[in-house]
Amino acid sequence: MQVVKYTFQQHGDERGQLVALEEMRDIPFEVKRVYYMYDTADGVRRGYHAHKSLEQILVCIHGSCKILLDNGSERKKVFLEKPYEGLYVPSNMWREMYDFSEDAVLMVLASDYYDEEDYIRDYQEFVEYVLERNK
Ligand code: T46
Repeated sequence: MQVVKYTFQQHGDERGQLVALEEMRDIPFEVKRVYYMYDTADGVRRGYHAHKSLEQILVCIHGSCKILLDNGSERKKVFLEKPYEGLYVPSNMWREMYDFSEDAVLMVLASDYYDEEDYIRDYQEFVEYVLERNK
């Protein structure tokens, strides 16, 4: 299983850093939605789902956190701590987010609007869904 991480261009000068993200250029899809999570309580683990069609890029723009990716047959752990790095999470990928630092802000760029119908929230159902798709 290949983990795709993007390193975005930093426009730094003596004033500091700036990162710009443009859809279909820096981000490999049209961005329909941006959301972010912060003030995550100590020890919390979020996610526990996959998406049938949604694609996303996760950027930990402050602090750090870890992401577990699972494609139904393989698992990978990814550490996010750089505000200029984006983790690509394709559709049909189970994800869990954990080990948030107290100051973590995890921003997500999504290819579509929020739709509960696109979620698979049961792990066994996810494994069966992926098996069926790969037949
Ligand atoms: C994902 C991971 C990385 C909305 O109303 N609109 C939204 O766009 C989102 C993302 C959530 N919500 C509501 C639904 C729930 O009542 O916000 C609440 C928390 O959402 P959820 O429990 O789904 O959050 P996470 O952290 O488990 O998952 C989120 C995304 O939902 C998911 O697509 O890939 O972050």
